[in-house]
Amino acid sequence: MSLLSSALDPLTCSVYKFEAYLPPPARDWIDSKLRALRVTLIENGILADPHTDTPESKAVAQARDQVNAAARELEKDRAEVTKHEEDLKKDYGPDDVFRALQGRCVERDSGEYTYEHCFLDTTKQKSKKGGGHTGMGTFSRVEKIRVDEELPADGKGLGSGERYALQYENGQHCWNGPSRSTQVMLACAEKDELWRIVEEEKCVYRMEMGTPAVCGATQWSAGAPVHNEL
Ligand code: MAN
Repeated sequence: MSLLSSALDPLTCSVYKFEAYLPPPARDWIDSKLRALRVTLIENGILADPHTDTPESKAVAQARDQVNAAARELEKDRAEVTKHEEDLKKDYGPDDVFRALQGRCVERDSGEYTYEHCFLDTTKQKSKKGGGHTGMGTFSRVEKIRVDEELPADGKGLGSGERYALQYENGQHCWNGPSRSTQVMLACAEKDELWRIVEEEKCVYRMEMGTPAVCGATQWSAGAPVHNEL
């Protein structure tokens, strides 16, 4: 094989070797062109920059960043879908009447505590002397309960008939007793207001409250199916 044909054989020779057989001016010219081409390829992100620690081109790094960002976005969307799926399984009462109230909190002082009811979320007992809060349950279901009580003169009471009750379970464990739970009985009122809090048995609480959310309640129970009717 002649020198020239070996220099041109693409399988065995690089362009660099081929240059070696050229006169110096031509070699310098090719060299400078190759250098310029390399710089252009690096600047355009096609070749990795040999002066950095990264063994990959800008284009590869960018593509990887985009893949990672898209994967993070997908993960976020998946979590969002799961959240909505869980939400759809939740009991928001007939015709989802309590959905709009979710997370709204109402408080009332009673004895040595301030009690808090966050609709369809949690009930809490907060000591007025400071310190931590005691969880009195997290929302578990909507019930309907028949009551028969004398209505106080100010109208802030349950009266008699079927009333919606929100049941909160698995609160902070009670020493020598059950996990705290709360039944929140609802009656029609102009605004959300906690009327009364009673500890019926040790760590079993009952709240009575007024809310406009149940003011049409008799209409719903007339024809619509009622969840967890007792
Ligand atoms: C705390 C409060 C009370 C409860 C007792 C039970 O003092 O949560 O409501 O009866 O603990 O030990």
